[in-house]
Amino acid sequence: MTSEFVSSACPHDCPSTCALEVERLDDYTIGKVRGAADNDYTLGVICDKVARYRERIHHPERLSHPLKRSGPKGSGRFEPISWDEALDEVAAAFKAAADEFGAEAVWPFHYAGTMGLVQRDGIHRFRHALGYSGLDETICVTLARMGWYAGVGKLWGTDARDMAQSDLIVIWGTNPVSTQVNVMTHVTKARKERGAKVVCVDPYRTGTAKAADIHLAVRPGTDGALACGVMHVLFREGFADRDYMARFTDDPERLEKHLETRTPAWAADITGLAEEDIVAFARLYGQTERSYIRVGYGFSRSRNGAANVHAVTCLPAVTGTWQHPGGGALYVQADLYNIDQTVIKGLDVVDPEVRILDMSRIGAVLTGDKGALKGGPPVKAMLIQNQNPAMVAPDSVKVLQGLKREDLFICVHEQFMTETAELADIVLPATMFLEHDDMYKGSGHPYLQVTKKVIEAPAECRSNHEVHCALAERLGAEHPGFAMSAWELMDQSLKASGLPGADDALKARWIDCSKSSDEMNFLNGFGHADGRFRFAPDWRALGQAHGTAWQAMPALPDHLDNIDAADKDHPFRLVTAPARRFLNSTFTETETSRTKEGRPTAFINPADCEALGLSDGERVRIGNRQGDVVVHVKPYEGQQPGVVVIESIWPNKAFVEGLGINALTSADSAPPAGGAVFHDTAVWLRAEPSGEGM
Ligand SMILES: Nc1nc2c(c(=O)[nH]1)N[C@H]1C(S)=C(S)[C@@H](COP(=O)(O)OP(=O)(O)OC[C@H]3O[C@@H](n4cnc5c(=O)[nH]c(N)nc54)[C@H](O)[C@@H]3O)O[C@H]1N2
Ligand SMILES: Nc1nc2c(c(=O)[nH]1)N[C@H]1C(S)=C(S)[C@@H](COP(=O)(O)OP(=O)(O)OC[C@H]3O[C@@H](n4cnc5c(=O)[nH]c(N)nc54)[C@H](O)[C@@H]3O)O[C@H]1N2
Ligand code: SF4
Ligand SMILES: [Mo]
Repeated sequence: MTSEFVSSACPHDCPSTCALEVERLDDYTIGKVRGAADNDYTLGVICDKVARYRERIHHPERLSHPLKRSGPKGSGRFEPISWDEALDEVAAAFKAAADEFGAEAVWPFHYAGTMGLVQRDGIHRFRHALGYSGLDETICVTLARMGWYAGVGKLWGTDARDMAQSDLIVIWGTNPVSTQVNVMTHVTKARKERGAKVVCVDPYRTGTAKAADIHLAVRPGTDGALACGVMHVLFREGFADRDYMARFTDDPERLEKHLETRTPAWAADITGLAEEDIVAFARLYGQTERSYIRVGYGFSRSRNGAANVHAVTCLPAVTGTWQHPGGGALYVQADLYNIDQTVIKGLDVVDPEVRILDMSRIGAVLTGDKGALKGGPPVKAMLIQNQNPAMVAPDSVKVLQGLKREDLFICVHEQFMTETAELADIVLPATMFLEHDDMYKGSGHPYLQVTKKVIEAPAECRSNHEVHCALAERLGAEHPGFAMSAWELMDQSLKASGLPGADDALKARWIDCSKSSDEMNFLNGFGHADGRFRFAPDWRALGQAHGTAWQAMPALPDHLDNIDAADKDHPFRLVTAPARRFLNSTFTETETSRTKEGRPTAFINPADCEALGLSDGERVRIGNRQGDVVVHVKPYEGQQPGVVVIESIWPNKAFVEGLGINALTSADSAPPAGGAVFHDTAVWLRAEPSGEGM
């Protein structure tokens, strides 16, 4: 067989969802992976971790056979068993838990290891059909979504391809050089073709900040104040577009009045930026009609994250940049896709009475916190797919304590022996995206992509869908979806959504789901019933299903002062930004990613290093009320004193004392509707004597 390039799409949890071309060397082996040059979003560019996918898919440590624990929990001792034996054991454990404690004692736990709509979401059908506990998927998008919905009302925005027509691009709270490389491709185009200026708002000097013309190094959790200070100048200096606001927004007069006290000096005090830098940025933004804000996730991962995202979305509504080519803003294009997932997710058999547990509070749930359990039974059995909570979930001391419970049965379906899999009773080997069929929605772009498997799965690996069907059969779960293949599920869903079927979609390689540019830029009205952008959001409507936390939200854009502020005992603010060569916990298993990342490292302002007597390469202990971890020091320019950054997510084992970064992050649930607060942590720092020989 001669090698050939086959179309595919990147399945990882990354807004870029790159269109890929994968070299198939034979039925079992891939060669090179490259970006599709003729996809006008991907434009042939992908990140280096996926370009090296051969290293991950043909990794010698890939799980290949079902395993059963043969030593004490967490001992790492397993023995191979057959698929039938493994599935029987899982089914028996689920049945026993449900018989004794009720079906809600079983908690399928999952997220977005693959973003494929079949292999990611079929687990919903599995749990709905059996009445198992649900999962409130708060670990990533909740806060940013709430903030965007609050003002804009629909999850879409100016097409990223329009950036080529922008004169100013503001990259706000995202680090695309690491986390979504294609944004930089389009930024570079705008720079080359129009001399566009680039501003980056980020607490530390990321790769993106280095590439920008202006870097605004805010204190973490203060973007709402920056946005208000900027808007104050926009109104004061005549940059506010009053005609636009009268047509497209709810209450500009009330906003203007409210902003009178949110001066640049007020914002400078909160953000730690210089007042003149805030004014200069406001003028640049106000003077530039074609200005595009790329809204990221980073600044939403705080207790006040939803308020901050809403405040930033107010900027283009004040100046009306939505009206100009290359103007407006984008967070995600999620609402462009209207895919009917009824059969995939089993939405026709949902019992609304079944409890839904907050995934970000898995530590509290598994250690028996009554509130976290919603007054229901303890969790006694879990199927974990597409997630690695032992590393990624906040408050990991508690998470690990819970996962290690002797009376908790855990089945982990994985590609590698992750730190979560190590704590399992049964480990099942999973396929990778090139070994199964699926479909993917873009987040940073409007393309839907259907992919077919490129090579055969190695050894005994099976897909998520196969596992759902096999367990459903043993547990007596009934739903038509369990009798369908992944391809049939896709075909049915696409056709039910008025889209071409799976075969046609595959042939087309990608389907553009964008709307007219007027609609994308809300020139026919915003996403609320009255078509108006909301400076004064209806937070109650967004949050009331989750209790009363929404009451904390500010009536108008503001600095919501509810963060884990630095204090005498915890004088530093910690940001756990993503590492470039890892994708969450994925790729921590590949040698080249680990080598390039080095080791868990604290980036600390040189003035703080001096004050604490810390030098490059020495150890520092970082802690708070939840725990403490030891990492190595790197003096780093370009962040404010009092800010510490540890790029993540490393395995716990990679840390000096075997406890990872999420020992420090909090599982507090942020208003108005929950969400994890990974970048909102006050900590203390202490020089740590080096170990022998280090
Ligand atoms: N400190 C800190 N913690 C964080 C964050 C942070 O910024 N800082 N970010 C948070 C965010 S935004 C997220 S989304 C979470 C993500 O955390 P995770 O969801 O755990 O992250 P991933 O590494 O994307 O995927 C998890 C696992 O899915 C597996 N997997 C991939 N494809 C398949 C498949 O087809 N089948 C099966 N069965 N398994 C598969 C992978 O091998 C991987 O181990 O982490 C959060 N944790
Ligand atoms: N290489 C790589 N790529 C990834 C991931 C990864 O782990 N590694 N994770 C993937 C996932 S699951 C997701 S959700 C996306 C997320 O991608 P992004 O939208 O980029 O969001 P974050 O990764 O949380 O953080 C981005 C930046 O926000 C900054 N930040 C933190 N706090 C604040 C703040 O208060 N204000 C401001 N202005 N900035 C702040 C951080 O310093 C960081 O540089 O990336 C995906 N892509
Ligand atoms: S940039 Fe994101 S979508 Fe593109 S190949 Fe890398 S991980 Fe995948
Ligand atoms: Mo995420």
